[in-house]
Amino acid sequence: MIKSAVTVSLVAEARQGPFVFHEGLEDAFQRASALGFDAIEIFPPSPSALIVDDVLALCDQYKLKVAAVGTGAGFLREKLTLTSGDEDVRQRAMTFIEDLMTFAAGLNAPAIIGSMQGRFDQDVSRNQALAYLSTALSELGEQADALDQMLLYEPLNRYETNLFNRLEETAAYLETFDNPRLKILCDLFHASIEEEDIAASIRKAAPHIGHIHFADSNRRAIGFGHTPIHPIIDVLKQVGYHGYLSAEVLPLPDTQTAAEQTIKAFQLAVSR
Ligand code: LER
Ligand code: MN
Repeated sequence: MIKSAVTVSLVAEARQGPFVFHEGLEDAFQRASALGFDAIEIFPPSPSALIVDDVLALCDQYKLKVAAVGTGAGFLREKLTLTSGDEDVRQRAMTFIEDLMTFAAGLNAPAIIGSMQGRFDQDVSRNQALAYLSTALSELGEQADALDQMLLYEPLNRYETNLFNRLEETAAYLETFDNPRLKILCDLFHASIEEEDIAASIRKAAPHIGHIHFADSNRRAIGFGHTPIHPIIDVLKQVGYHGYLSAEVLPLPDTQTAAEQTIKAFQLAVSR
């Protein structure tokens, strides 16, 4: 069963970011529940910003699950990355992610590493950045195993990272860890920039894909851009994907319309 999810950002600095809800957790739970979503994906400002029991109470009240928890605020607010040339920054990035993984596990959800992967540059060579990243993902992957959760690694488009942009190279990289907890988050917006044929790339990387950001070519709700979604859903059904399609999209033309369009597109595509 493919499941639906929708994002809420609780980060002031991400006001312009690709998240559907921006008006607090309760507002997001209420609206997502009213529209019939299965789950919420949370983008919190820090690992200590929310109390697990409070979020579980909302899950119970609104009959929603937590699909995933993003770690990107560590980059957005504190410029933390796992591949920084500064050891102190790398260490703080690790602590930020470890603490968010623990928080997410309390909600029975995986954490996402997206922008926290960083990039290589004139100070840190590609090989050095990959060595830092590999050390980090080995350790974080062990923690994911101890927490009985996936850890989602997200290839990003070329304007956001120069480490991993495509599904195939990310799958090959994750295989080197020999840890089934490390999974790919396939964001269909990034894929629409980087892949030749999204459906074909998903088919090849399928055993590694643990989560999907359900976004159109222009980062709007599916159906508001030009990504052909039906071939993608057909492949997901054929390979037996049973994770989330989580709307990490811009709240355009407004939050409610983006949320309504998402659930409509989800239901249409998945029930075909
Ligand atoms: C995070 O899920 C993402 O897709 C990135 O583009 C955020 O910078
Ligand atoms: Mn994403």
